[in-house]
Amino acid sequence: MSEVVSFERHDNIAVVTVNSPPVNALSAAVRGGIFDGVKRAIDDPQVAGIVLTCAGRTFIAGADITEFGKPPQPPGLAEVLSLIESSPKPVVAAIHGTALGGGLEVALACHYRVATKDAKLGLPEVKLGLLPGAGGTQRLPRAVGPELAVKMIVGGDPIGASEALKAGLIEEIVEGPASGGEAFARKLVAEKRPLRKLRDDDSKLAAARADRSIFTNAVAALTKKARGLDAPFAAADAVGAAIDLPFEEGLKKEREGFLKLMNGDQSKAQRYAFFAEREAAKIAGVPDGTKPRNVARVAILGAGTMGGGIAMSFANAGIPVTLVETGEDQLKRGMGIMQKNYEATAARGGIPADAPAKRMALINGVVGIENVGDADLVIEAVFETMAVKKEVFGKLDQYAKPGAVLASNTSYLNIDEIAKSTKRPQDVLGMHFFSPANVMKLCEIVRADKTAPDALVTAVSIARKIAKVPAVVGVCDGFVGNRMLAQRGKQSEKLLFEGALPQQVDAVVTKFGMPMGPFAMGDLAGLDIGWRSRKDRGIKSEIADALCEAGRFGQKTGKGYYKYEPGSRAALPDPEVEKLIDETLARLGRKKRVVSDDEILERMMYPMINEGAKILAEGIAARPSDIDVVWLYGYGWPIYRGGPMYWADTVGLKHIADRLSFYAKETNDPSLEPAPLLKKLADEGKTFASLAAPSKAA
Ligand code: 3H9
Repeated sequence: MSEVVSFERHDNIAVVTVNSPPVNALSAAVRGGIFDGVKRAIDDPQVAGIVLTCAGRTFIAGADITEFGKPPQPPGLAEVLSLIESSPKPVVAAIHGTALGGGLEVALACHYRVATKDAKLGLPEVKLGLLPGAGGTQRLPRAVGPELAVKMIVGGDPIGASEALKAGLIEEIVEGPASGGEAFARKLVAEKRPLRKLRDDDSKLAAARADRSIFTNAVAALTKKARGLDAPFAAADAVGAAIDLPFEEGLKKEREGFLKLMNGDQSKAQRYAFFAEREAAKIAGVPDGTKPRNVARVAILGAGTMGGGIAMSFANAGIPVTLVETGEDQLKRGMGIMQKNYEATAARGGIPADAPAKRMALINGVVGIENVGDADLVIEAVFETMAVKKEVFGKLDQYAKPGAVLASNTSYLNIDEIAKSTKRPQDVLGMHFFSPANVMKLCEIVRADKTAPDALVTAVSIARKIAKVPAVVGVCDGFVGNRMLAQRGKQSEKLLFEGALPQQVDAVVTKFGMPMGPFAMGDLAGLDIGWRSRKDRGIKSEIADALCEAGRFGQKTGKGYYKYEPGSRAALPDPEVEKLIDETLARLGRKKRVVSDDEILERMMYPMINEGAKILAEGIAARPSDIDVVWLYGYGWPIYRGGPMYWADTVGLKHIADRLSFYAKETNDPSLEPAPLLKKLADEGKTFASLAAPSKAA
């Protein structure tokens, strides 16, 4: 019937099947195919009931995001849904995999829904900076009530089939989608069940209409963390319209909200980020068809903060771990911390009550590196010095099984150098996790000179399996993220010497949307670490050193660039710090000046972008979007600004290059001169995006 939608009639049941890999997204062809299929079923006098289902790995995963921002192609989704809903014959959506966004909206326009037991149903549009634009905000509250609808629409997380059944979103859990859907449709027809149109059923809205706080409390709980984002608030408004307005008027409100978001800068950036994340998993320069090695068990060396967090990430994904320590005491401490972490998450309702025991059972704590023999991947998370790492990798050569991938979790050391301490450098690479490793999504996969393509593919694929976002980077000091961050750190310190205060700098950075400014971050990490390393290297940093000499090591001592009340992590500006800065400047004969917020922002961000340009020119990152992925998932870069390189393109590279030249002169800092690549792009009026294959996002 159509290339992507087929029609079959089994006795009096029509089965319309979407088959548009990879995820059956609602492209114009799919919309047209569904329209034609349903229309044919309605027109066929032999047909009494209709099943809408999908082939492949999933039910419809949403609108086709690549079509957004392009001229709309008929038929519109609203037209398709209206045909389905107004069908005089019952239409059953038979769901497997993920029914997301427009996909769930199609299902909501059907009269009934059934799903397989592992199916997931959700409206994740907010994560793309959007709100559901095809009736989801009006029909879902009518299906499950406004409280759960707010959770799913404003929060964007899907629910499983059993919760969907309990909430009334589906009628039955079935074995196979097509066969189950068909059997259900036969039952409907035999029992002459009435058509159930959600648009006409306001029963689940009554409670919130009588007491609106049911809705407002649910919204407040979910928008608490939505700082800077437009979509969650607009999505909440649209659900509010379902409570306050008749269906058709609610739909109109929803449509207005959807179009405004779709045409706005935030959603554009978020859609870019969606594709950037997927692009990052495609490794440049690896032969096509390179298969990952099988990873059935992982060994992690070191049960400290990083090792423990990494072990938890694998256990969370059901992958067994051998966690290796050098002594019983360290091991016991590490295992205890993981156990506590899991229990705290379970107590908050983040994981099921039986999950801590199940996950801990996957982590086998042992003493002695000789126990790594059955692991297919070994990740070392030991002390961060080259000598220790080399010793460990030398031993791995002896104990790891042939073909095991050997990864270092170093955050800046040279992997080529580490690889030299083994006879199998082809198996060695970096897997740089970010702290806390069980929470942060980024994993920089460091490709060394001799890393074999299949070892690299193994690291990328296992990182995805444990729900991390991998980005492949090359060997250099600090890799992509920390190398760029160092530029920001340098400028933030210099700003204090010119008259800015830590709280002023941090406020500019958090207002931009980063979760924390450089000084609050320093306090969190501990200022003594940098102090010790500076002393080792004979380097001075007058203000930071003076703070440490005064015993101000950051949060752990209750004082750093800020002061902290006992038991609190809230950074409070401290007049003593201002005094200490003033005294240091006076001692050095430096004059203070008023530093504007605009200057702070430029000096925080532009040097990082400059470093990003160098990273690209050196091939340390293959694509600008890989750098963006690093910042989005490792450092909390605000997703609605797409990432530093994407953001730089929106600011304009000419402007950035000009400002860097200006600051290079003004602050007598030649390192701020625009990098050759930045300068070239700026001179040619080009963007970083022009360096990559055109992104799928419009
Ligand atoms: C929406 O529906 C708006 C409506 O309310 C209103 C309309 C009027 N479009 O993630 P994967 C591609 S907004 C186009 O690696 P997984 C993806 O780029 C949408 N392409 O697989 C990748 O391509 P490639 C609401 C899409 O198994 C390939 O499919 N829906 C789309 O790890 C495989 O993807 C969403 O937000 C799409 N919608 O995860 C759901 N989705 O191979 C977005 C995927 O060339 N999608 N692709 O790199 C997802 O969350 C995940 O893809 C999914 C599968 C969970 C489905």
